[in-house]
Formats: sequence, C-alpha cells, structure tokens
Amino acid sequence: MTWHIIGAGSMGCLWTAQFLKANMKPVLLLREQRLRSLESDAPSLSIDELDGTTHHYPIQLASPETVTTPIDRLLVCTKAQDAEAAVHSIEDKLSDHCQILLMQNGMGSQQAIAHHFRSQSVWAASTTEGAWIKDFLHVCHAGHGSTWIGPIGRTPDEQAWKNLKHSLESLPFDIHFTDQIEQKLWDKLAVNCAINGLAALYDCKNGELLATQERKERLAALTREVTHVRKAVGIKTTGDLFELVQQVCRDTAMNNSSTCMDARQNRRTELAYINGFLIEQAKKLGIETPENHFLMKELAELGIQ
Ligand code: KPL
Repeated sequence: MTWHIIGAGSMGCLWTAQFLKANMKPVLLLREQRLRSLESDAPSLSIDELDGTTHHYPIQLASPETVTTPIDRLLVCTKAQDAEAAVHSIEDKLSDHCQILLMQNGMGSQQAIAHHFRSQSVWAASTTEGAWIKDFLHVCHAGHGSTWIGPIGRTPDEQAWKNLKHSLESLPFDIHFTDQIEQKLWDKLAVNCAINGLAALYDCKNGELLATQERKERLAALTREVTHVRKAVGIKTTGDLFELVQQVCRDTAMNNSSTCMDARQNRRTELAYINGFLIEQAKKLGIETPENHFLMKELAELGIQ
C-alpha cells in the first residue's frame, strides 16, 4: 500500500509524515537534480508537532526518473501551476488502476489532470490542515484541520472508493469522503479568491484584512462575485460564504497567505488558478466580475502574477 508523494512543500511533507507515522513506507519524489545534490545517504523527514515535540523519520526518496515500481497511489502536493507537469513527469510509471489524489489550491488543474488520466481514478482533496516548511524536509504542523476527498471527472467504481478509504484510514487525520468535492473546492475557492490576492496586494497578514472598512468591503465584493458565478455553474451554496471568509481571516489571523509569501519571494503565484479560474468561468457564462478583474490588474502592476 505504498503512497508516492510528489511535491516536497508544506503539504507534501506533512502528509508524508503522517504516512511514516502510520508505518506505510511512503516514497517522496524529488527532482533528479535535487535528489543528486543530497549529501546524506540516510535522509530523514522532520516534523514539529502541535504539542511542541519534533520527530525525525528515515525517509525513502526517489525521482520520477529513478522510481522503478509501478505506482498505485500518487499524492500530488505541488503548487497548482506545477501539478499537470508533475503528474506527466511520472505518467509512464503509473499503473492503470493508480489512484491519483490531487491537493492543490484553486481549480482548473484538477479538472485538466482528470481529463487526461482517464484509466486511473482521480481524486481531489480540500484541506484546512495548517503547515509551513521550516527547512528542506522539515515541516511544522501549524494547526489541526479537516480534509475532504472526492472523485473529480469520471466517477470511480465502488472498489476504487473502498481501496482509497482503506489506504488512508490509518492516518492520524480527520478525513471525510464526499461525492460533492466540487462544492468543497468552490468553498475553498471563495476563501482563496477573497483572501490570497488582497493579502498579497496589501502585503499583510490574513487577520489584517478585517482591520479596515475598505479592506472588508473588498473582501465582501470579491466573495459576492464568487457566489454569483458558483450559483450560475450550478454548485449548491450552503451557508454564507462571506461569513466563511471572515472566519478564515480570524482563524488564520497571524498567517501570511500562500500568495503573499509567493509574492514576497518573487515566485509565480497560484492566482491563475484562483481568481483567474473564476474570471474564466464567469466569462464563459457572460457574468461580469469587475472586482476580481481589478484585483488581478493591481497585482499585475506590482509584478505579482
Ligand atoms: O489557503 C490559504 C492560503 O494561504 O493559500 C488560506 C486559507 C488563505 C490560509 O492562509
């Protein structure tokens, strides 16, 4: 029941650590060049737990080029913009019945992968677990959350559901399976559309988006546009999305959004899969999204893309 994990960022390392704790012998895939540059021939993955303890686990590393066994379970934890290329880099090593579990922010990359990999079962996840990378192969678990997993694209047969549930049941995480994953992805999209870009624009912590009336109004306007498009796409809305956005701002008040961090480090952000995805969907439906357009324009002017 080996899981291969691609993407050694915060989520990739956090999930790999859970597989290690459950004694499931995961394999973490790194770029060939990265793998070769490692000095230790007995690498370990370190995790700072929520109770303040740190654990170190010996870890099996490989690269898409060197991995030999057919892969039956692949967890993809790259940034949204890297996900398709990451899965393609390992395409010839995937078994026909491989379970591909995608854990990206935003939307669009999951659908593209599900469209291409038709003989495998493709699943998308949405998580509220919090983690950040302290160092290479050293993750800090910053907050407990929940994870929802469900099929994307083709509906998998009952056996595939059973296999996936069975292969994740011993993880010490709060995991829920759903056949409505799109609803969860849209909830998270609303949160990311409202918070991520604005936090990058103001270069502030998530909680500071509630600090002024002007910022709150912008959060509300961005969320209204997501609610409108989501409704037109036919996704059921349960509860008030703006309430959810504000709750996430409060719960993650001291955090910097992933987009804010990417912008600070001059890295390409996931905005194309967040606000960009929303704008694209709206355009197809003939819906105006001026707030999202304006935000993307302001960010582009600052060189944040
Ligand atoms: O998902 C996030 C992100 O930063 O990408 C939130 C929920 C906004 C937390 O920072």
